[in-house]
Amino acid sequence: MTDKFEHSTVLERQEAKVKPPPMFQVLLLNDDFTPMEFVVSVLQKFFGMSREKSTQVMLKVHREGRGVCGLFPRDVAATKVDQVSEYARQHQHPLQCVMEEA
Ligand code: TYC
Repeated sequence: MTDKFEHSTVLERQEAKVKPPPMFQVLLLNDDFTPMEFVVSVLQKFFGMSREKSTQVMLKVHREGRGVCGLFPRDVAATKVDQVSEYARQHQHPLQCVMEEA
């Protein structure tokens, strides 16, 4: 087998086999008790959003019941859900954070 043919064989196998990893949306759910300011701080702290963007997303969740915080590979999304859930629990707020395959 020539070097050239070996090289092209490897590339073809990759094109057939490699697909992008499944991606997951991380969402916040609305509730009647968590303070708006706490939700804004969560979006800034865990999702790196500006105060303006955090406020927009918080208000969307407040009005529509749920809103997307970001799109991540499975393990990153699961870590965000755990971190936000634990942070809300520590502050005794019922804020729910969930993930959904996109
Ligand atoms: N609905 C809450 C309130 O009026 C605010 C809120 C927004 C709570 C977003 C949760 O994910 C949430 N204090």
